Amino acid sequence: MEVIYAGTTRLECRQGDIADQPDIDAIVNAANSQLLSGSGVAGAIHDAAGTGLAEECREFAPIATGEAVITSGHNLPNSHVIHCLGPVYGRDEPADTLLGDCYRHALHLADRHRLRSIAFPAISTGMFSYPPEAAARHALKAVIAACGELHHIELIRFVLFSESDLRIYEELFDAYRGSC
Ligand code: AR6
Repeated sequence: MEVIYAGTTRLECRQGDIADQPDIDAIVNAANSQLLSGSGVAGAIHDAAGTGLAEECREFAPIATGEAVITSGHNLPNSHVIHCLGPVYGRDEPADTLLGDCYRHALHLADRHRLRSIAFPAISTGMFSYPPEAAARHALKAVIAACGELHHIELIRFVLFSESDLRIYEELFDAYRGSC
């Protein structure tokens, strides 16, 4: 795990399962537009949350690319889930802006709900085929830019499924630390 600070906000990257972050208020779902269960992150979150999550999601669907909506966490250890629809790489343009929108909107939504901590998966880098290095760069840029606008969020965690994805974040964290 590595840590950097953007102002007073702590940013962490670690390897793990987004559905197993019990110390975090809101976990972020890499959702589909219909907010249904699926493979990857969406499957893990819906499996752990139980059917109540899918029921609550029904009233918010469909969502647009770059949008974020918030539900409760149901059987998850987290009070809330924030569902973001990332861009499909090569189809939804401009991909970098739309990906950044997901992170920015999720952070502002969590902050408006007075939540203190949030965990993100690497949105769009699985089924949606966004190259992981570019996705990580845009994600971190959007998050660091948003930190100055947040009032309640103290901890932002990036949860990476694979060791190679963790390495990408570790290198970006090192570069950011070196630039401060
Ligand atoms: N915890 C953390 N990261 C994970 C987990 C997990 N449990 N499982 C996979 N990843 P994806 P997308 C990583 O496909 O690209 C779904 O079917 C994975 O290795 O979940 O935004 C939805 O229903 C990858 O790096 O999300 C949508 O249709 C990253 O999380 C579509 O896929 C994102 O992979 C969304 O595609």
